[in-house]
Amino acid sequence: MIHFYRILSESPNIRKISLMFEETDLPHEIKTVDVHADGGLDPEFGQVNPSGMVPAIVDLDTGVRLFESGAILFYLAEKTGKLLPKETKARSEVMKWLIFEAANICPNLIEIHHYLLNDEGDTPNAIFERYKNNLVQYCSVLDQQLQHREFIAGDYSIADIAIYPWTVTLEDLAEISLDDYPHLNRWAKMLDQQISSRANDSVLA
Ligand SMILES: N[C@@H](CCC(=O)N[C@@H](CS)C(=O)NCC(=O)O)C(=O)O
Repeated sequence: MIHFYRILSESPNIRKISLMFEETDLPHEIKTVDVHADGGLDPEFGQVNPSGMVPAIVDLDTGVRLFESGAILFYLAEKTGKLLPKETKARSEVMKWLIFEAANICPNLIEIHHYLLNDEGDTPNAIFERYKNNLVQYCSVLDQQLQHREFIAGDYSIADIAIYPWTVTLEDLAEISLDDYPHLNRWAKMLDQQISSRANDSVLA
C-alpha cells in the first residue's frame, strides 16, 4: 500500500501522480493535506516532506518516502516496471524530458500562478512576459520533439505523464495557445482521448 499525500484540487503536479496510479493500478490511499493550515503543517506529513509541498508518497511496503513529482514518477515506474524503458539510451531520453519538465515548465508556470493569485492582476508586464517567453521557448522545443514522434521519448512514458497535465495550464495561465504548436497540440489531444477513453472503460468495467 502507498500513501499518496495531496491537496484536494487536481493541480498539474498532483495530476501527474494520479495519472501514474491510474496507469499502473497500484493500490494507494489518498491523504489530503492542507498545505497552508493556520496551525502549521500536520506533523505526520511534516515527517514526509518538511518543506510542506505535495505531492508526496510513503510506500508502506518498502519504507520509501518521497517528495518531488519527478522522483515519485521515477520510483513508481521502477516499482512496476512500467512506463520507463530498461535500456540505457531509451531510459536516458525519458529522464532527460522528465527533468526538462521539472526544471523548466513547472517552475515558470508556478511563478505565473503565484503572481496571478497574489497580485490580483498587478503583476508587472515585464515579469509575466519573462516567464511567458520562457514557456514559449519550451513549447517550441516540445513541438519540434513531437514533429516526428508519437510520444515525447519513444513509447508512452513517465515523460508524457509529467508534461501532459501542464497543457491546459499553458493556455489558462500563460495565455499560450496550443494551436500555435501543431505537433504539441496533436499529442495533447491524443492523450486527452487516450486518458478519457480509459476512464470511461474503467467506469463501464
Ligand atoms: N517541484 C515540486 C513542486 C510541487 C508544488 O509546487 N506543489 C504545490 C501544490 S501543486 C504545493 O505544495 N504548494 C504549497 C506551497 O507552495 O506551500 C514537484 O514537482 O513536486
